[in-house]
Amino acid sequence: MTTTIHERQSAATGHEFLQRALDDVDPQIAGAIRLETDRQNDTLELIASENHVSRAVLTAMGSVFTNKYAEGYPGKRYYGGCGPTDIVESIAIERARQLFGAEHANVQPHSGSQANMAVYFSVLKPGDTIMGMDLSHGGHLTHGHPLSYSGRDFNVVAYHVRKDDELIDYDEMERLAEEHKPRLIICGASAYSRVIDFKRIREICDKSGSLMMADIAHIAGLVAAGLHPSPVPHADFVTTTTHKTLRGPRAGLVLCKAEHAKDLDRALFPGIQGGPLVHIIAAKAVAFHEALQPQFKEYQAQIIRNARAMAKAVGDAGFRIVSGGTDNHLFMTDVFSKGITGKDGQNFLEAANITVNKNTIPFDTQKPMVASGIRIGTPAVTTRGLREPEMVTIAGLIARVLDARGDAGVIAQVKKDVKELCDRFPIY
Ligand code: DSN
Repeated sequence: MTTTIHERQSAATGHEFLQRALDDVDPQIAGAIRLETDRQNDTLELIASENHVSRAVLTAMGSVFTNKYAEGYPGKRYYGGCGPTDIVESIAIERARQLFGAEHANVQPHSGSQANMAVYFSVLKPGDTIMGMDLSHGGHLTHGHPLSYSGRDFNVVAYHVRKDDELIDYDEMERLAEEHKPRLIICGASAYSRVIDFKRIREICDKSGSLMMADIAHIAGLVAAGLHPSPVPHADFVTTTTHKTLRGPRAGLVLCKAEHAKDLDRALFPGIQGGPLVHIIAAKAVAFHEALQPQFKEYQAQIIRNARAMAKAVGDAGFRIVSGGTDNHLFMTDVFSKGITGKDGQNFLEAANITVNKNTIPFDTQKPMVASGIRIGTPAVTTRGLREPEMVTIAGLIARVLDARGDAGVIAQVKKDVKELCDRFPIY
């Protein structure tokens, strides 16, 4: 079929053209994409690990690079025809290094989990001891949880937050490190709202002779913008996803010191991955470019201001905020402080088109699938342009829904208010 000029112009602006092509071929999937588009438009997205990417990132993800095999690295491929791919990957590497001030970057990990796995495979042997933050205290599955590869192949020692102030217990970390001499200490979290002291962790690693890995998946955007101390000068390895505060495509990234570069690259490919997703690497490059612009810093600063404003307003509505507040893009709300489980809280809010996730809080008395907390994050609503006054409004909506324990009338009213707010701040 010949492409009309109109279609070529649409293709240049991205997604409408692609959606029309999909409508023709597969109305079922096209319909589901429309449903998801509508859901995102009409929802206040407060899942701390989600965001809305730019049209430019979406366009790169939907590009013809998905057709290309390119095992290897720029200039050293196992396939022909990799000229344009080499341009894309080299630019992505250079931008990642520049953005974070890193000696080496590998932009091929398909996900954060694979980024972490690549680090483990490059410096650990099965049975080695690793140390990570307990998942129920805010860590991550891939930091040594028994149900993840990271907890199966390695001997895991977990550190925690303190009971009194719910901050990372660096003294416990130091004591455990001295005692167990882990080969690798992992820091970084998925449900922790306070600044992480990477310098102190480096000192602990130096005392125990451990390597240091910082997983900054959640705070990567804040780190890139200089609004959270960077682990890059301190850590042997820094891993991240690219789709949270960084606002890129769903994927991973590893940064490391030059001395680890060769082992890391080999561990990632051919160690655990085959062909890279070149279309996703192209989208990562676009996201890094966006993150290098001055307005990205202002975006990240607004994320933090929004999180603080909403945490305060939710606290003022009578809910206990874990650690009493936030320094970053998220805060943990102890909804069980008002007798509501995290599971019920998530479900009640979802019915009103406010999306959050239930989450265990430190020293939780509930099972993970029930949980006492909900995790609330502001990266996505900040992308839509919402600011502090709207955060206070949203906190009020959250409190109304939770205090009404899922009352259908209240949910219907709040859903209307959510729709009005969303309509004022369109995503695309
Ligand atoms: N699932 C991610 C999160 O929501 O934090 C972590 O991988």
